[in-house]
Amino acid sequence: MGLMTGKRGIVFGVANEMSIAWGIAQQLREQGATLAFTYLNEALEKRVRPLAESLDAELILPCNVGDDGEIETVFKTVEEQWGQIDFVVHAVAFADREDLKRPFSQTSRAGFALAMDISAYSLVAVTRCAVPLMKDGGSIITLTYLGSQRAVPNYNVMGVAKAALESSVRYLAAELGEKGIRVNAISAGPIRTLAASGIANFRAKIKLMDDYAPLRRTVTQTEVGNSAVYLLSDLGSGVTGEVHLVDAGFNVVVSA
Ligand code: NAD
Ligand code: 0WE
Repeated sequence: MGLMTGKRGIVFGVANEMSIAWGIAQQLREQGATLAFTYLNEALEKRVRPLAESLDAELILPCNVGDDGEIETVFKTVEEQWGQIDFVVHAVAFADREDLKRPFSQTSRAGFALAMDISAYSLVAVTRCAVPLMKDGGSIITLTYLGSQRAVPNYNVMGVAKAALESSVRYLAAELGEKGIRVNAISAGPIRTLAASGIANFRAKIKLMDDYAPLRRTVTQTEVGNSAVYLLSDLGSGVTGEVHLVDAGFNVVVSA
């Protein structure tokens, strides 16, 4: 018996084998979870489908989380197939690449709205659709980053969106606790993924971890996955509205 045996859920945010969502999905499957996956577009379907199939996924569906209709279709299909769900993994973020380079004050109204829509509001939209399917309660997690709490160079509008995301976690947790639905975030340290590629000075972020994090290294997708298992399984039954750090201790030290 695994920690997730008998539990079914949806994973949003796998793009490739480097994705944090993929690390989470593998650990969930190892603990016996039954999984559904969504992918952003056809280009990514080619990468996601074989990965999902290797974990015996029962559903593999398209979903742009910027579109309420696509989110509704995912949950309608899942309801027809499964009737109910136990968990959701939200591991999606997006900002205009230029907004992660330019001075923050240069962020356009449209760039600010885009980052907030895809990276923060989408958790609210996904949760709204998940609630009616969580008939025996449930657990929802999202992914955040230290740039929500501190002004990390270049993280810019994403930091603002992650602050909104973390606040949304608290408001959703407060509302949904009485239904037995828990909502938490994992704040991961920097990990080399597609979303981290092409980020100016990402190597410098990694070096900061190697030099100053208490564990003197970065964290892995598997380590994030193990915390996800805790929060999504009954091990986390008393935990909601939390931001859980998986950052090799970086948050506790002062550097630079
Ligand atoms: P990733 O690129 O593998 O995952 C990001 C995912 O977001 C991709 O699967 C992409 O397809 C999806 N996405 C983007 N726009 C979308 C849209 N409109 N609709 C649906 N999906 C969309 O990178 P990752 O690093 O695994 O990112 C996953 C989460 O982890 C993000 O929320 C990110 O902010 C967070 N995070 C990443 C790090 C890091 O250093 N990599 C650290 C902390 C938190
Ligand atoms: O949340 C993230 C990255 C999110 C992200 C990445 C991209 C790159 C490609 C959002 N949108 C886009 N848009 C693109 O076009 N992280 C936590 C990883 C990350 O990004 C940084 C970091 C870290 C860490 C950007 C600047 C500084 C540090």
